[in-house]
Amino acid sequence: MSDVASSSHQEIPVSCNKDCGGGCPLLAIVEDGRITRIINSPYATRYMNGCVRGFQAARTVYAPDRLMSPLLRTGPRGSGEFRAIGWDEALDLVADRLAEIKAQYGPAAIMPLGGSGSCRGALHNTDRLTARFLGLLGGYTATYSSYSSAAASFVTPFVLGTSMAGIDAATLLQSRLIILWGANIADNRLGCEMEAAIRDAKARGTPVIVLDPRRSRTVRQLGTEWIPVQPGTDSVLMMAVLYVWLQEGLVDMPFVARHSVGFAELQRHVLGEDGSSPKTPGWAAAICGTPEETIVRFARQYGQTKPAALIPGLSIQRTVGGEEAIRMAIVLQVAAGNFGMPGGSTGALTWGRLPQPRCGALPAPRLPNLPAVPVYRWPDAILEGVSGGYPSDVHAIYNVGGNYIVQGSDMRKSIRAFERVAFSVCHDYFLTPTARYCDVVLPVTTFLERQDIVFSGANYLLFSNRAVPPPRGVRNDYDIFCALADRLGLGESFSEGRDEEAWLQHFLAASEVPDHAAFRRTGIYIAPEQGRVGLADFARDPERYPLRTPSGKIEIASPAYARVGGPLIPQARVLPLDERYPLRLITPKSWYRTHSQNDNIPWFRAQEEQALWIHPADAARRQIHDGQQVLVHNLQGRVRIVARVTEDIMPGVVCLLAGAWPALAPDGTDTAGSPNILTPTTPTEPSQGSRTHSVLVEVTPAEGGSPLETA
Ligand SMILES: Nc1nc2c(c(=O)[nH]1)N[C@H]1C(S)=C(S)[C@@H](COP(=O)(O)OP(=O)(O)OC[C@H]3O[C@@H](n4cnc5c(=O)[nH]c(N)nc54)[C@H](O)[C@@H]3O)O[C@H]1N2
Ligand SMILES: Nc1nc2c(c(=O)[nH]1)N[C@H]1C(S)=C(S)[C@@H](COP(=O)(O)OP(=O)(O)OC[C@H]3O[C@@H](n4cnc5c(=O)[nH]c(N)nc54)[C@H](O)[C@@H]3O)O[C@H]1N2
Ligand SMILES: [Mo]
Repeated sequence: MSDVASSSHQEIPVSCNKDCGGGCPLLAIVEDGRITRIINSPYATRYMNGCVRGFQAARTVYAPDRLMSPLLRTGPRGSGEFRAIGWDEALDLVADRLAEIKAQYGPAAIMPLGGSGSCRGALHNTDRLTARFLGLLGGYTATYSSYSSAAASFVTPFVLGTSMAGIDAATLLQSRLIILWGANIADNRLGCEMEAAIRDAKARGTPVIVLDPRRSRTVRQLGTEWIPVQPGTDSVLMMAVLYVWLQEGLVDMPFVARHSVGFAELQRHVLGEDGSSPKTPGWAAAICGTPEETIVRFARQYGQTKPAALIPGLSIQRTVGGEEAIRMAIVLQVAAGNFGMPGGSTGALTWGRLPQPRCGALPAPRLPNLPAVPVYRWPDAILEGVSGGYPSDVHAIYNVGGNYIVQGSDMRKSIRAFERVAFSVCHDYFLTPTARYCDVVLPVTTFLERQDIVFSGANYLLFSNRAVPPPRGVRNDYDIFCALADRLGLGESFSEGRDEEAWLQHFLAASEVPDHAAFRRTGIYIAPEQGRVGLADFARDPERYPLRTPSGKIEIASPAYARVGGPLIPQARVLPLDERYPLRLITPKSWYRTHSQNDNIPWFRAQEEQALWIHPADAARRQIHDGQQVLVHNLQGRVRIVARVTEDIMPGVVCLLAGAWPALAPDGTDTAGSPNILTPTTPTEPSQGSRTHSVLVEVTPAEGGSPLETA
């Protein structure tokens, strides 16, 4: 190696390409061929800030447990016994097994899992690559919808005719009140620019109210007020807010009349004129655990301050009845006249829900009549198959960019599903808990070892350059699929004769980016139009810009939604409490992890303890003291973990951060605090969406506790 190369210093624009909530322009500092630091890009605007997960991403690249060669399972599934094999042997084996399974059972016997791993890339996109490969192979059993936003994505088009109803972060500077309703912006970002924009708004004196069962980092850093609310009861609190507005003349009736249909029916329901109980603050307080006076004060402040931006978290819809929380969030923004206004919002999900710059991306074949199951139910679909009413019998899993044994609900069921299939293959960096159940594991590159165009979710595009070459023995997902496609006689149709660079040129040629060289050099293209408010045209002139709903207006009452099994008007739907399991468990994201990623990396682990948060009153009742080992249990399973007694969580709620890799004891107890051993795959209906924040548990001291009952 020459001296010049070995003493080189390079500054290389990159971007994470992860499902991390961000979409951030970063700069990798490379010295002597090694990434020494990752910092914010000098080409970023003032609101674009990366976070610890991006700044510390080189810890994945250089992790001692990173896989450096393909692995073949030699011991029982889950045992972690594998042997290293060569790439040719591994690829031949995978190609042969896929061909056999397809010949014997048809293509629907293969189910792809995962996809979130690298989900913003135009080329290195774990979801699209797999769909393209299996699509060309003749089909597969697809999973539809998402863990993230199933309920909102299902219901929002019934109300608004679209899901594209977000806001650009900078518009929050025009807000006079910001409401983060279950949105933990400081930890989860929900867009690279949100956190800094809200921080700025707060510094200028804008009140920021955070509704969350926890005193989160968002409460501490961005909030001016914390309103605790029991998880899964947001629709109840929202109804009570509307009740106060109706009583006090705070509803913008002309706006409602001009823009929506069905408000009168909802009004009757909220006031109790339809025979139901009136949705008073006292009624809500008993369900939500939020004091009545707080609800009244909040409702007045919200109703009297315009424009107010309500930003819902995805958390409020990952609950039983989560569809209704999103409907009600929209209703509140309509009733207050904030809908589609600069400084306001539509109340619908905001993250990634406005058009992004035009640019090409890897196409996946469109296959009509692909059998499909809701992703939240994937293990049920594998275990029950056609005889259980699912569209196919699955015999193989192709896992790329997912760790569903950790992140799917009902971990023990997920494990049974992996044990059931005849063949499974996984591409990943590490021997994750999911990879341990696979037959073949193929090691892949990180975003720092390849180049890509990255969609940010907002109106700018990122170019992520290759910072360092991949270690020997590791390949791009793209190249793995090319090699498999070759073996299966599909090589040309998969690659179209292009390598990575040729694809990126192809995508850029179809883009609005004017100067490709500048884009690569700076790593960012910012589209001219910023400060957008979703559905602003409709809000301004609903006759000229009608919505794509049957009425052309916001459908507060939705006959179309009623036809698919939902209630005609929004209803407060809450998981009933169970006296055996009186605590509600939430499992939000950790600041230090993207889902389950980073949990195997000691530096990240050392930053934050995996513990059960429990309120002093709940702890005292159970004779639990701070630092003690406890069992968290329900009919689904149990976790043994240290308790942290804290007023940072409201009474009646306990919290375990999502993403911890499990450590299962022989009796099936998890001893690492991996929450999905406690969550069921029974979804919220009618969306069939995930309900990981609607889970009931009991907590007992680990020693001398009462006998446990599990299924
Ligand atoms: N650090 C980090 N950021 C991420 C991710 C990550 O893995 N790590 N993942 C990204 C992805 S894919 C997604 S989908 C989003 C997820 O975004 P969300 O679903 O919004 O995230 P959660 O962390 O589940 O919950 C956000 C906050 O809501 C609170 N909460 C939980 N249940 C309820 C409830 O019923 N009502 C109310 N009012 N609050 C509740 C939690 O305490 C938490 O502080 O985050 C993205 N950002
Ligand atoms: N209890 C509970 N469970 C949850 C949630 C919750 O709030 N609570 N949140 C849910 C949500 S919103 C989501 S989106 C899901 C996410 O669940 P998953 O999609 O399973 O997310 P990760 O754990 O990040 O798994 C991604 C995997 O892809 C790998 N990977 C990363 N980049 C690449 C790549 O370029 N190529 C390949 N081949 N692999 C790559 C990572 O190493 C990691 O193992 O979890 C859901 N599960
Ligand atoms: Mo998600």
